[in-house]
Amino acid sequence: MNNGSAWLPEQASTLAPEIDALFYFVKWVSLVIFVGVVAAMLYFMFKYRRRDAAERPVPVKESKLIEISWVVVPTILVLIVFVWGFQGFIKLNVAPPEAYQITVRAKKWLWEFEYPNGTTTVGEVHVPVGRPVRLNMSSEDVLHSFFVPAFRVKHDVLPNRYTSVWFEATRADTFQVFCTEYCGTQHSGMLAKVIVHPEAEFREWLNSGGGNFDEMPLPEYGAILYQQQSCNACHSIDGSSGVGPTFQGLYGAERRFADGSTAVADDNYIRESILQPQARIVEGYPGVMPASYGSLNERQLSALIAFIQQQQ
Ligand code: HEC
Ligand SMILES: [Cu+2]
Repeated sequence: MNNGSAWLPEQASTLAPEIDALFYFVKWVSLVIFVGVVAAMLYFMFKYRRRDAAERPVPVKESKLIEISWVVVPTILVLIVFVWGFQGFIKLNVAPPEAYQITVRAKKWLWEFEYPNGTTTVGEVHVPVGRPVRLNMSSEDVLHSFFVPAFRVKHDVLPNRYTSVWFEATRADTFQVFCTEYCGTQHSGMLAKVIVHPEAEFREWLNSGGGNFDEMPLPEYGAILYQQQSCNACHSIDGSSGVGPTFQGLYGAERRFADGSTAVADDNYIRESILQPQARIVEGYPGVMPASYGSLNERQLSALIAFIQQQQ
């Protein structure tokens, strides 16, 4: 992004030039009017200053031409902005019918994307270049907002309702996604990337099931699952206590349970904690960990354990 500049960020979608043109039109017209008004003000201050105590101003007669022009000119300017803006608004809101569709689910504090063939990704959305893409979005909890500055698209993402944005990326590159609706403590970390591929590369990526987790080293895959399965909503890796205990220093440590018993956190203990969270409740914490992780497969469990083991 074009940080700290008065200009708009890079343009990377077909809609961006149109939106920017209108923005710059408003900006320049405002600037010209502002400079004109201030200059006239200064000039009149000087011209009509009081020169001596006995001076009395002469009444001024209005000029029809000036009066009419300051009604007509702003009206025309406002109408230009309205018509231009309305056309852009319609374009932004109506995706071309042939658009490629991706489902987006937002939740505290991550973005999940699902493609028509069932592939899902978290924290990154892959799209083809030069083809309209429509994102059908909903939230699993609170209000979020999907914003890609380089594409000039932004839309609220709501629970219990679908909203959408569409764009056509103009070059293969990586762009930043932000959540722009304050949604809780980790709001500022609710980021994602749009990865734009050439058409053939996109197809290949999609057919491979979205990156090959089978060949990924376990701790790395575990780090993805930690986000994807929302463990991060309750377990930190920086030592801070959340809804659940932190993963930092967990592996190999002695745990105390609500019933007074203890155990060492080894692979089997962690496995049990994930599959049957209610079996032993860590002292000082509520037994609120969902029991829904029973469907994780063996490789996923090993990956999570390897990931937790790394958090020393
Ligand atoms: C809704 C919050 C929540 C989510 C989501 C959650 N947990 Fe937990 N987890 C807890 C709580 C609370 C405890 C402590 C109480 C207990 O032992 O059940 C806990 C305990 C644990 C423990 C034992 C920790 C210790 O200090 O002994 C492990 C390991 C664990 N969770 C792993 C996971 C993994 C892996 C995931 C994601 C696949 C996950 N949890 C998702 C809330 C959560
Ligand atoms: Cu958010």
